[in-house]
Amino acid sequence: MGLWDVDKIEYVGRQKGPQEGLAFHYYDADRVVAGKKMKDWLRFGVAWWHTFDQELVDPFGTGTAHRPWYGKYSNPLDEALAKVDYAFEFFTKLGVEYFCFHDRDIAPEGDTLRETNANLDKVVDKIEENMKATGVKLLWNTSSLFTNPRFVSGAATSPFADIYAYAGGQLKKSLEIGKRLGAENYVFWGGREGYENLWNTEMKRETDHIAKFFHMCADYAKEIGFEAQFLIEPKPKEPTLHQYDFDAATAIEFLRNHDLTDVFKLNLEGNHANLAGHTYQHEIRVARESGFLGSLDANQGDKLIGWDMDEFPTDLYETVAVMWEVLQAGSIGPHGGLNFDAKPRRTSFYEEDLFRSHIAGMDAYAAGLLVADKMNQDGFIQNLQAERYSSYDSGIGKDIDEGNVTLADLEAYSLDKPQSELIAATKSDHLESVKATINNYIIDALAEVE
Ligand code: XLS
Ligand code: NI
Ligand code: NI
Repeated sequence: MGLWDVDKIEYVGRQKGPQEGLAFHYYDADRVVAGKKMKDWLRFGVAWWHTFDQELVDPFGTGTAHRPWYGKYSNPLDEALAKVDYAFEFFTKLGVEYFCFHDRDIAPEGDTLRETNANLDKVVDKIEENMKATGVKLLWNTSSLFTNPRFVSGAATSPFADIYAYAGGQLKKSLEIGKRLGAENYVFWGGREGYENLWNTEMKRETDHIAKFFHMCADYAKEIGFEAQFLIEPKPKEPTLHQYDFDAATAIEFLRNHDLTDVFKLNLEGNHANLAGHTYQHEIRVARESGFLGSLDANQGDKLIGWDMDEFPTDLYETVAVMWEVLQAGSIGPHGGLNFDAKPRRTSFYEEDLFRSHIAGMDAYAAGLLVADKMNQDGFIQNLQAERYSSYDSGIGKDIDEGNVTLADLEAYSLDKPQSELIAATKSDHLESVKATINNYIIDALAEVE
């Protein structure tokens, strides 16, 4: 059976009633949907930090997880090396072709950067061998510039120059690892790049510092021929009170202001969208329409709790919306995927729950793709929107769209129009029927799955 007490997960098709077994019911990797295999639309990734390092702690409780390597290794580097085998067997059994990691997830730190890098090299050697043997690829890697106490006040926005310098050294190594392992993207999540309090903060200075940092990273990637797509992952807060990459719109504005638009796109996360007061669909729409959609961290928040829950995505309505946006974009960014930045609940502590939770997330996204494809084939949303904006197809609307009018023209057009005519120019959105139709698509598209 191998290291995990679980067989390879197979697609068995839709089943009514309780989903007890370990099998896919909607995710059929090679099934062609909208001209591409499901696996190529979805490009699922496993997040090393949650799946192999997370002990299922919460702010009030220690870990509950049962993991097959617990208690077997006294030396942290030995455990880190052993976990590589567990990880690759996990990817293979689940049939996931990508993974993601932070430098700190895969190897323990030493006292100096030199020692830390030597530890990393040993684990990266083993990861590289396993990648070759299994064909599993690196969707992205990143550097933890937030866990260690030295980053207490940020890394590339730290008020302490030695810390900024160390972060640069750490990043250099991470880019080299990305290059070596053929990472398709490289992520920057600035969990502590922000402020706790404005009175002691020079905000412009800090954001200029981090922009310089990003330019240095881009220059070094170019120098070593590392061609991964750089991604910024926005999040409004937590752990920092205010994070500079607040949401998609703020991050895009930052990139435009600092001449970084050629280098970066965005990695968008469901729970982060909610923390910023947005839906996941909103964040993806903003990025897609301005050409910044890079990749997705697939998870969901909880309506009743105000922090980053990193739940596995099971909300079908949300996965439909996400996949509808992805279908419009043609892909999840140039090289993106759906990385499960998610952990099982603290109460789901068996090893088997790691498989169950990924299966639930993969099925929810596969089902979302099937529904979104059906809506797309029928042109339901396209027709709805075309009809809603049809007054811009001719007459004054066309002139507005083409930029051929002045305020004086608009005044002349409107001056003698009675209110009754204006009211008649508006139409009901009958949004309730629209939502009912979407419900119908969900029911119909999934009922067709064999
Ligand atoms: C935290 C972030 C983090 C990034 C990678 O909330 O989601 O996990 O994805 O550093
Ligand atoms: Ni997150
Ligand atoms: Ni994330």
